[in-house]
Amino acid sequence: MVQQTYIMLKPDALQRGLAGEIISRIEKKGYHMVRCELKMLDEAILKEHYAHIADKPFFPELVAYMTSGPVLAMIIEGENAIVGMRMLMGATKFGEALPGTIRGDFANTTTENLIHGSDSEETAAIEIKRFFGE
Ligand code: YYY
Ligand code: MG
Repeated sequence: MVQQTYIMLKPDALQRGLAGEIISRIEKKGYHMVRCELKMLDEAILKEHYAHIADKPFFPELVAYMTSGPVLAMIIEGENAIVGMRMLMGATKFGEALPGTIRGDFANTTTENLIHGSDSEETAAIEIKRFFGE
């Protein structure tokens, strides 16, 4: 099934000059970009986007990181793109993201993990609306 998912290159991906490498991996998987916008995020949108973890002790550190520079917000489309992108990204926790994945190859902590991807059809629809509107 062709799906759209919300992908976001986080500030460290842009600061480290890894955007091209990451987008290249997405393209090689057979997916393509439908929308793309460089944005600065604020605490309000992060409290919505990360509502499921907003009460965790690491949340202030996450907000500081996510507002440290622009993010590249994208809608990525392709066959089974929601799960497919989660596979390309690798696991959330540092130490569980395997080599060969974006996080496994390039991230050195759990927080500064380069990329966001929607985790279900439901959240993909909500996140696309949140960052790109109707
Ligand atoms: O969807 P995904 O990004 O893989 O993980 P989430 O559980 O939704 O957490 C969002 C975000 O929070 C994660 O990408 C890094 C950060 N985080 C953290 O800094 N420390 C944790 N113990 C868990 C998550
Ligand atoms: Mg998540």
